[in-house]
Amino acid sequence: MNFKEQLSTLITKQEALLSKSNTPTDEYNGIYTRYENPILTAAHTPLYWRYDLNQDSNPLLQERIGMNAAFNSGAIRFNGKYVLMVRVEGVDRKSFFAVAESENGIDNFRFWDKPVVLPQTEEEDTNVYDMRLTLHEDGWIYGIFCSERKDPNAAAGDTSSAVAAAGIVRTKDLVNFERLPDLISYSGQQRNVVLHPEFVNGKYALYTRPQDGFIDTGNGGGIAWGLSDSMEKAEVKEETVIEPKIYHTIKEVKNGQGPAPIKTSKGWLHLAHGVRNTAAGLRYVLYMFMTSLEDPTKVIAQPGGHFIAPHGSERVGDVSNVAFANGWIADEDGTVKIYYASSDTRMHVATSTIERLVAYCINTPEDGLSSVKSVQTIHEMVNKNEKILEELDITIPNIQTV
Ligand code: M1P
Repeated sequence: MNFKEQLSTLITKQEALLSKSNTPTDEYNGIYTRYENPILTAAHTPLYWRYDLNQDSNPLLQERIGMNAAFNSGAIRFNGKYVLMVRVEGVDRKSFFAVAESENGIDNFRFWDKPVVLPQTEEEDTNVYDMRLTLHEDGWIYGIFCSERKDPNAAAGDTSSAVAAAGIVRTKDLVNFERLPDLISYSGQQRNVVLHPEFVNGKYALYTRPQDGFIDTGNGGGIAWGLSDSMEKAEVKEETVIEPKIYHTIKEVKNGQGPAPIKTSKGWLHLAHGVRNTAAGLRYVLYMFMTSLEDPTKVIAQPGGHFIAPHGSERVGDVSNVAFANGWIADEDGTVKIYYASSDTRMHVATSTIERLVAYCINTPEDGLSSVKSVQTIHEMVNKNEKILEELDITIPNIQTV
């Protein structure tokens, strides 16, 4: 194939991928619907980011800048489109942000022409990732992300220790970004920091995740809450853990707020990730909880266990066994599109509604924190169901009288 033919083949193949429609899977849980295809992968990134298309300088049409993954995306409804702030990772292991949009939020996501140019503070970020977008009632769209830099106190020869801080930008158009100083907090490192969409007592409210180390949260951990007078010089003097990590749960090792919470008539809906350790390494799952409208630091509903765990092929990737979400979009009709990534590699969508998510949070039994309590909860369910099945005159073949 000559240069032009090869290029046409690449374009045709990618076009087929980008225009592929997505369909719901046939799994049912009454809570959310999963979809067959990932919505974004490294292969969705524009060919003109990756290939030098000048035949003189690239006669063999080689890929010059490889892309490795497209995952952990912030999300917002913008100009009538479903817009994701995608964490794209190059083969050089540097993550950056790039915007992708879709008309229906389910398929046909396409990247905007160029990745985001992120203004820097005095101290350049080595790596940036996991931006949460919040349309705040002050009128700005804020993006809070992890800014990672080499640990200045690392011992000689230690080339992997890093420090995580919360970088902050704001924008009106998702093209031009104003970089604000990194969040100042007094609890060590920060990752998974998210801005609450409303003022609380006239202040900006932030979900934080105090952590002693870069990976190990140590004495910190837990989703915390802090207030800041401004975002131009954001500072939380006090952080209170409102959603702690707990022994022998899906958030035993650490947890972190996902996207900004969604306001409902029954309370704030939260999506978060919880992490536990296993012989096969860390396992990241998504879970939900609700906080009070009157006092957003008060957890009012805590369904036990995970909400979404990596499934089937989602379990395999660069960092296997990970489900992570930092974006969701609630439509005016109550539909909710949940954007989650699998195994630090690709993006997926699941759909639900405010009604279903609230019902899930309020009615799912809490984690009883022991096997005996779990069995008790199942027995209570079976006992109630026996009477109901009798009334309905329905037999479920494998149910037996207990
Ligand atoms: O690799 C899994 C995730 O690890 C980190 O999450 P946390 O701070 O909770 O440990 C982040 O680097 C995240 O991007 C990544 O998906």
